[in-house]
Amino acid sequence: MKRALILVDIQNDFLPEGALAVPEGDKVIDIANTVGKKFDLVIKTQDWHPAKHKSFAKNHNLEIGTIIDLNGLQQFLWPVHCVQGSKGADFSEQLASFENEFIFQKGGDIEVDSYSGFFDNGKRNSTGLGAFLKQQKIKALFVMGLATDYCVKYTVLDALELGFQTHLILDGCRGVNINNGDVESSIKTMQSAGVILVQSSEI
Ligand code: VGL
Ligand code: ZN
Repeated sequence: MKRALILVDIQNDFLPEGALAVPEGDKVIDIANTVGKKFDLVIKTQDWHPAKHKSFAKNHNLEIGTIIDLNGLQQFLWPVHCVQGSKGADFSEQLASFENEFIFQKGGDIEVDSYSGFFDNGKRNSTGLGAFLKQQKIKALFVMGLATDYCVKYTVLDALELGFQTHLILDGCRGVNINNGDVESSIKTMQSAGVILVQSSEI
C-alpha cells in the first residue's frame, strides 16, 4: 500500500524563538528526518500568509488571543507569523529534504485562516493536496508536526473525511496548549474521527 508522510508546518516561526513558538517544537525535527526516508512520498505543508492577513491581531489593533468573527468564522487572533518570503516562514534549516517531497502552502487568502493542509477553515477552497494524493494512489497517510491542536488536528480531520487511512505520529507532534488540555482534547477528537495513533519507532 502506498503511503505518504505529511510534515505539518515545521517552520522557523513555530520553533523556539519563533513568532508563534510551539513549546519543544524543535523536538519533532529529528523524528521527521528519520521517518521521512521510509515513505513513498513526503508532503511538507507551509503556513504562508500575506502581511495583511486577518488572522493577525496587529491587523485589527487587537490583543493576541482575542476571538473575532472573520467572515462568519470564529477567528483566534495570532501574532504575526509565517509571512510570505520571511525567515519565519522558511522550513527549519535542520529539516531534511527528501527525494520525493512536495510542498503545499496554505493561508494565502487574507480573509480566511487555513489550519488544514487540505482546505481553508471555511472549506471554500482546497490546496489541491487531496486530489494530488489520490492521483498518486496514496492510501495511507502519516501526519506529524506543528501544532498538534491546530494545523495537525485539522489536517488529520480532513484527511479522514477524504477517506485516507490516517495515522498520527504522536512523538512527532507538539502543541501550543493555549488552554490547559487543548493538546489532549485534540488527540481525543482525532481518535473519535478514526485516526490511528502510532509512535515513530513503529514505522
Ligand atoms: C498554526 C496557528 C496559526 C499551526 C498556523 O501551524 O498550527 N497555528 N497558524
Ligand atoms: Zn498561520
